Amino acid sequence: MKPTASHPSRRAFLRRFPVSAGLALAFPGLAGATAVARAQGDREDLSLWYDKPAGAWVEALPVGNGRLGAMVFGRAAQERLQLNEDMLFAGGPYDPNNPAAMAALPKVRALLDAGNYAEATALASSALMARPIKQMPYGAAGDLLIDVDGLSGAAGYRRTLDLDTAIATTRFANGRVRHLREAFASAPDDVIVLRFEAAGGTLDLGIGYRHPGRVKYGEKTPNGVPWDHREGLALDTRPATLSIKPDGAGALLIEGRNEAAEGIPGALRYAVRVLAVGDGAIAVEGERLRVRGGTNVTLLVAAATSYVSFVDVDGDPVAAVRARTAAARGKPYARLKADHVRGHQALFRRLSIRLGAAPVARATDARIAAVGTAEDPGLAALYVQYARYLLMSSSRPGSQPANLQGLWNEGTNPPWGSKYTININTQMNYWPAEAANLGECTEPLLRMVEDLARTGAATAWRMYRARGWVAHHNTDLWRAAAPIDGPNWGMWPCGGAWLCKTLWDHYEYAPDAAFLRRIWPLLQGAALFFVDTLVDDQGGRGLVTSPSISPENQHSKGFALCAGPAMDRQIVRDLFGWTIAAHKLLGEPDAAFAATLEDKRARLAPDRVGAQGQLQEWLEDWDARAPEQRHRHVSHLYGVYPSEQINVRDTPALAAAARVTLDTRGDKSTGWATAWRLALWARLGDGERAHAILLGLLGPERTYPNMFDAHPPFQIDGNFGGTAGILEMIVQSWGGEIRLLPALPRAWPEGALNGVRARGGVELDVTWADGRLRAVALRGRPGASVRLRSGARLVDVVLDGAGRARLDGDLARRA
Ligand code: FUC
Repeated sequence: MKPTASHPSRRAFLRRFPVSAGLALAFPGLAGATAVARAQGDREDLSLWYDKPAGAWVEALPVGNGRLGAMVFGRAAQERLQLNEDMLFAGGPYDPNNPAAMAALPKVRALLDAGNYAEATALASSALMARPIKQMPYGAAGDLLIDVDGLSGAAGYRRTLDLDTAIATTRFANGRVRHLREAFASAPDDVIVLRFEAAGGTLDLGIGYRHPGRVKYGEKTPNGVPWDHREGLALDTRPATLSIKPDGAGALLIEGRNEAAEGIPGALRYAVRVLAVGDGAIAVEGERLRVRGGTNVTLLVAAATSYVSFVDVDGDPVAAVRARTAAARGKPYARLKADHVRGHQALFRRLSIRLGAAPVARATDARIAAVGTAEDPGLAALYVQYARYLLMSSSRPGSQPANLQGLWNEGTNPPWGSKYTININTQMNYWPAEAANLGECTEPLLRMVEDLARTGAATAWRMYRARGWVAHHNTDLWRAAAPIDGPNWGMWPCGGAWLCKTLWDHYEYAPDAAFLRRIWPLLQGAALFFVDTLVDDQGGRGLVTSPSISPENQHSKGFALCAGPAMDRQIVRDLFGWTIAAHKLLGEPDAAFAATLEDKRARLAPDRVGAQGQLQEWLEDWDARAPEQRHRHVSHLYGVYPSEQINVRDTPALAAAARVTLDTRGDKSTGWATAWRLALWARLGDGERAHAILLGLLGPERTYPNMFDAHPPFQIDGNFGGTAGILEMIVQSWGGEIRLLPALPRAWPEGALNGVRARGGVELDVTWADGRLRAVALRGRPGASVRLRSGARLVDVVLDGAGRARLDGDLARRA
């Protein structure tokens, strides 16, 4: 028979409906097709896959286009698509600055100088903290629940997230009807697309919307275990502000308002539009869409809020969702899908990584469960590609930056508000961006820093009477910059300065004069704040910040508040250094300012080694008597990683002291803190230690079945920090050199990393076997000189006229 649309060829059929072992048993005529399907469809090494639907939220699979996201559950009889829109935070524009702060600040400083930590903390608590004391939490955009009528079974069930196409697929058979679903979040069309297909029968669907409920974080579940995403969600009653209405043929329009929080009223409107397109009878019945007798149905889902900026909430979300769904309707499904895949692959395919030979043919959750008992180096490679996928999906030019959960959040009241914790977590989200060849994904962070330079200027002036701008340890959609939560967490003035590192890194990895001009005022303002607020240490050890904390650790006096924690001195040293470098590159626009920075930078209190041989976390040698010896934060190791101030080449004594500190802190911690330890040991050149820590991160205690990082609960920074650490084991870029295989563990004797980036705008392909470098290929600016290090050997390479160079063999062994 000649193939037609309704009777596709066997090959085309298999491409659309690849057959897993279970289905082959149910359909003996198709046995033997599995290998074909594998070769054509499921790229095991770039897929997460499962043989059962998602139960808990951390089993569902994320899709996202930077701004708009969904968790796909792959449930046969009732599909659940849980929606997120990255501007749907609680509250509205607000001013958190505390008018009492300015008068109290010098008193807090004096109390610290007098060693009166208790009174300093009490005064900071009553007079310095933001009003309200907490910031606005991120929310969720509700669920689409799609009932599939008449299902009696789901044989040969398989669901997959293909990282190469960014499509979540669900396949199963019910009797003779073979079901296929595909879900993706299209960046070019700005809609989520959920496609249902049935072969050998038809589909009857009922589609409804469920408003988001409160996440029960922090409460005990009925079995007494703290809630950690495994227990599902309690539903609140439907808010009176929510409306669900027909909106033209085949469409539902949902309109709602964001929540109030901490006394700040909800100022945002949001809208979700669901448009069904297909070959069956499509109708709106009350608050639901009905599809009868279709063989294919495509749901086009758009969501938007009225957020325009942190001071403007007058956008029109209804117009936006109508326009996007209408435009997407104008494209056939195949076009929508092809445009999505092309857009995704343009970024995703820039880097490939192979660790070990054969991929492990086991479901992803089983691979995670087997970490530590079965060799599976490919899982670390998958972790890297998954993090790249997650970064592309949660942070794209024009979107909000990736928050504590990236983009994905089940309901209101998420852990830590799922906002931006900028004393490590938001920065860690961007650690892999440059090396992983996704530099443009940092653009949302640049815009956030531009906002913070405005709100943070008010905080700097009203709280400190300082010029420039400051942000403390958290921010939210409204760019609040004042200290929150309490002095032990919030009284830390370096959050904004640390964010500037992501911007400076972006410049160093992709040097560009226009970008440098854009970040110059941000660097200048961040530095100016410290010019105005650094004070002389009472003990004459140099310039310090005060009041501050070493995030979020208490020192031996039982308080966190102090003067001059090591991390602040390191961050300010970096910030002044970047600003001075930018100043030179821009033709020295302000010589007096640069001279001031040079002077103050030289006078910053230096890092110190304490009595235990450790790197001191504070100016005083308090470390050995701090109450939490294994505290998750290792703030004073900022200087080792992500910074390079302390390193094995130039400051070996301080690097040795950092090792002592890391030994005391221990290898196992929360997800992000485990990832940081991994990156630190990699930077210190210890591949075995880094690998042992990595196994802890990849195992089921720190990785959920969907490969989301477990703090616990879910926090996405561990995915990103862990990925930065893995890349750091293979290629490092600091101190004017590119280090090849600086921390390669015995467990990865062979592999390849292609498309990794280094400082100076260089891209590399690195191949190794038997634990030794085989070849390195370089791409960059024609004529550029690149210094490579392999083992003890240094090689200077000049890129040719096409900007290329290639070296074969193990540089370390060359005569
Ligand atoms: C900091 C960390 C916590 C958590 C929170 C979001 O406060 O100390 O572990 O990651 O941010």
